Amino acid sequence: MAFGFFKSLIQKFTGRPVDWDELEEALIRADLGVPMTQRILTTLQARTEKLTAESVVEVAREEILKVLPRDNLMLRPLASKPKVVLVVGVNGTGKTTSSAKLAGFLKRKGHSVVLAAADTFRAAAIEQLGIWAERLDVPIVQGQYNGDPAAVCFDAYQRADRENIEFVLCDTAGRLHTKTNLMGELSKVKRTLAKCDASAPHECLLVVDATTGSNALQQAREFHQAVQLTGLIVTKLDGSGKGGCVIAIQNELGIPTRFVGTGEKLEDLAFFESRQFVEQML
Ligand SMILES: Nc1nc2c(ncn2[C@@H]2O[C@H](COP(=O)(O)OP(=O)(O)OP(=O)(O)O)[C@@H](O)[C@H]2O)c(=O)[nH]1
Ligand SMILES: [Mg+2]
Repeated sequence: MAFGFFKSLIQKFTGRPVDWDELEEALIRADLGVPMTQRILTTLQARTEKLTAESVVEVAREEILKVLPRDNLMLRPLASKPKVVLVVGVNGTGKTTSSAKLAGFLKRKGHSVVLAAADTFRAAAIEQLGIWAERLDVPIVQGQYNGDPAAVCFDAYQRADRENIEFVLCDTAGRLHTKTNLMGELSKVKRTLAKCDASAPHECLLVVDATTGSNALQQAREFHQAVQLTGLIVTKLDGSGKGGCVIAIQNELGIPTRFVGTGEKLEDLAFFESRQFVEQML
């Protein structure tokens, strides 16, 4: 949903009756998904008083807020073992940048972190994360190109366990959600981590590009099937980005958004706050 989406709704319906078809189209175009759109329309249609542009927006915000997450326990470390965060997604969505931002975020909060360079596929991916690690002054575990990404994650876990490091952040290679073999590789990474700790990875975060639109829902569905996602990072909200897909993903798949990326710099990462997100849409 482009920020300003609600404003455009107000403009659209001020001084004239609400046109249901137009409203439905606007909600669908904002990538809210069909079920969320229907839910908002049904709630509005049940109202007996005359609808104004403002009341339409108020109901839409309320209904959206009902499905969005209230709390965010993701960054709490575990008592006596490393917490593993697997970062996944299609090519170029911002996985590596977000992993680095997340490492910086955790470090600023006083936590210890190790980065796992589990993208052994794309040229220069290992170096890219290496540069971030150096800049952040956090340890990194790197493998060989064309090596096994699961082995890199395994090694990173062992190192965290040995050195009492609280978080292991695994940056994986970009992959199309439609490529079965690559999705299978991700499932293997997950199974390997479970050998270190049966409950690992504790978080599987899908990085989605806010400019993707409704295809993000399909990406989430496929990655969820492969690794059971626990959350989303939505990036590039500083661009022409639409963030409406996160509402559809929450509503239809039950996956909460944890962080938002709003730029290329380390500090351009924030906790996802449902109320703020919905308010900024106005
Ligand atoms: N404007 C903006 N750019 C971003 C954001 N997050 C990442 N980028 C940029 O997006 C591009 C791709 O970022 P990467 O972190 O390399 O993406 P990736 O998902 O790791 O890419 P692959 O590993 O090739 O799949 C880089 O130019 C980043 O600087 C964001 O929140 N806002
Ligand atoms: Mg990357």
